[in-house]
Amino acid sequence: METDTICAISTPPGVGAIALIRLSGPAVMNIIQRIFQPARKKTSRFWPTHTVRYGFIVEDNQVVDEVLVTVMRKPRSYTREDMAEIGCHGGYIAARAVTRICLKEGARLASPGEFTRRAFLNGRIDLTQAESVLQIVESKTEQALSLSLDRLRGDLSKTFASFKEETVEILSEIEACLNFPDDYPDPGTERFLQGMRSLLHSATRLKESAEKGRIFVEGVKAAIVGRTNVGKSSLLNALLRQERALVTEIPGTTRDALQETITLKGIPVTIIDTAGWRKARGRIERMGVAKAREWMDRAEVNLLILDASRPLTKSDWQLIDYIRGKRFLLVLNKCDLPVKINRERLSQAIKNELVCISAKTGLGLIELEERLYQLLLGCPASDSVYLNLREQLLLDEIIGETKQAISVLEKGESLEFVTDNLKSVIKALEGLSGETVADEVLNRIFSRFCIGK
Ligand SMILES: Nc1nc2c(ncn2[C@@H]2O[C@H](COP(=O)(O)OP(=O)(O)OP(=O)(O)O)[C@@H](O)[C@H]2O)c(=O)[nH]1
Ligand SMILES: [Mg+2]
Repeated sequence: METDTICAISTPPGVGAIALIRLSGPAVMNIIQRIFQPARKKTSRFWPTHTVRYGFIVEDNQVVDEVLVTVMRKPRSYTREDMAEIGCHGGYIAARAVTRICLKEGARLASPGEFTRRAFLNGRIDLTQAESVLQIVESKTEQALSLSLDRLRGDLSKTFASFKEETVEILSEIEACLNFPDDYPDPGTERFLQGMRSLLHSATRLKESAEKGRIFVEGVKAAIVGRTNVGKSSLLNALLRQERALVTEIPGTTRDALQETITLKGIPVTIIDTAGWRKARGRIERMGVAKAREWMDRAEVNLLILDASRPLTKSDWQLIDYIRGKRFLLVLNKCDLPVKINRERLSQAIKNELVCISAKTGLGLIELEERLYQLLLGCPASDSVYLNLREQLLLDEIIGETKQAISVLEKGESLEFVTDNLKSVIKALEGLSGETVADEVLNRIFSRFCIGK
């Protein structure tokens, strides 16, 4: 157990109204008593937990800064240790001076994520919750924040805990049957199979929800592709509601790929405008077209733009063929002009619906956004969770091992052949909650935090 006292500036560097210095550990109250002078002379020496005092940080009888200090005594604090937060004037100088004094009085500078690590080591939160703290800080949209808050509250921890309970129950019954066959006459495999199938079902559902959650937190990339001059850059500008990309009537205006991010009902969507598809003229355009193709392969979804005011060309059909196997929306642009494309025939040919818009007048834009959202997700955020990569891998392991155990029993093999699978499931679940997790893993997780968190 760590016993020293740590200290860090918890607010970001730079100029701001206030800066917050955080302390945690056994020496906190001593340090505060030595460096803090209350503004009111008659303040009692006993400082009740969760109260704020106004006064000064003093060094060699000199006032260093005017501050508000909050004290939170163990175990009712973030780390479950004694804690103090000193709110001093913003900017670099005051906060650094106060920190220097805390260090001089015996505190040590905290490493990244060390406060949260102590909260984890002292059992206040499990690893799933500790990692949600990082996600909260990194959230880019309100939905991402709300998913991370669900995790911090312990929703995901409870799910994993119930998985573990189920698995431990199955395993212990199986082991009892194997070790004491006299007391447990052959129970058959059916009830164990039922238990494992139910576990597999829940774990698979969690994986599906996590796929949705990932989109809300990490966002998706949508590439705008199409022949030259169909209005790709105009669409980027229309979606951004800002003149971001150059638009001209000259085919081949866009050469490099441009990206900007919008928020679509809580999903961060990075839109990539690409060079128009045609037999490229010159080296630079050729590079642009190659890049466009790369984006078409890399993006989670493609918006294929066609010019509705002209008959389809060979390039259009090439693109349609290229994109068939991917997730895409077919967008007919320039629908403010007389339409020269047979929509029914096209829609039958691609077996996909069309959206008609005008990037110029804004016609159909709302529908396009709605359809894009449906394509990306189709479900509200409430039934999604967020799992980071480490957790996704452990969940995959749980699903894989459970599937294997089920197939062993379905083949009519003996119970002893599934105990290893079940043990691996339990180990993965313990890795998720952090009950058994190697120090290197913890170091890696907490090193991604900022100092002071
Ligand atoms: N009438 C009409 N004109 C449009 C519409 N969208 C774009 N245009 C015009 O079509 C021309 C080409 O638009 P861009 O947005 O530059 O087309 P692009 O697909 O980015 O072209 P490249 O970058 O050359 O591949 C411009 O003159 C636009 O004003 C539309 O919805 N209706
Ligand atoms: Mg363009």
